[in-house]
Amino acid sequence: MYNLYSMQRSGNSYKVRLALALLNAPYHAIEIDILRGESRTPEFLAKNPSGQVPLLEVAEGRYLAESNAILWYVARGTSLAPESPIERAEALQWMFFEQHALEPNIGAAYFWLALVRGGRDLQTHALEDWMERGYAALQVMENHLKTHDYFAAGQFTIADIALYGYTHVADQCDYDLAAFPAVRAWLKRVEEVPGFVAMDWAPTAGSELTLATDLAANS
Ligand SMILES: N[C@@H](CCC(=O)N[C@@H](CS)C(=O)NCC(=O)O)C(=O)O
Repeated sequence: MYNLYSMQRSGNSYKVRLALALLNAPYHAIEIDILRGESRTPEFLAKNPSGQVPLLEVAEGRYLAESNAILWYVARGTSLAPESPIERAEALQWMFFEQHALEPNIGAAYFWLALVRGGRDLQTHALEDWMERGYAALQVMENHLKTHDYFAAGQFTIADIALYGYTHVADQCDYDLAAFPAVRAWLKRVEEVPGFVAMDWAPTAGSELTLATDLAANS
């Protein structure tokens, strides 16, 4: 069973939780509160020098970081991870896009506007750029989704999971999706995939949830 270091309200962590839920894969979730610096402790940095979640312990003492790398790992051999070279490359294309065009803008806006108290005042200088670039990314997605149901391989894949992570919270951090009907229809399609779980869902049956503070208290 995997150990997943994750934060409930982290979109990057949610991508992995969503994939594991869709795959019906049991795992042990360890909640890391990045707002309290729990990803920057010496213990955590020894596991992931980037000091970030999600982080998957794939075997004892062997850790995998980066949400999209984790998605490929957990979904290998399933229909969520396309196998033909071109379809795999298409999925990668959109997952790189997610990391350079979407997550740094909508992800940053979500973190500072929705998660950090007073974050809007701290980031007034950056907000305009996040908005402009986030909308540009949404427009690219809209253009693709006007003629495709999903991002790669003509079916629901980990590329959709990766892009869903932050697109679905865009409306919680000032983005208005009214001008993106194809994106809104795709969000709904993803939510209708059998086994879909929302961001606030936490594993229970067959899986466990541990708080990093409990681990520290018991060690
Ligand atoms: N590119 C990474 C980004 C991970 C990331 O930014 N994680 C955030 C939470 S969403 C984090 O752990 N931040 C804490 C920190 O940087 O101290 C991924 O896709 O996994």
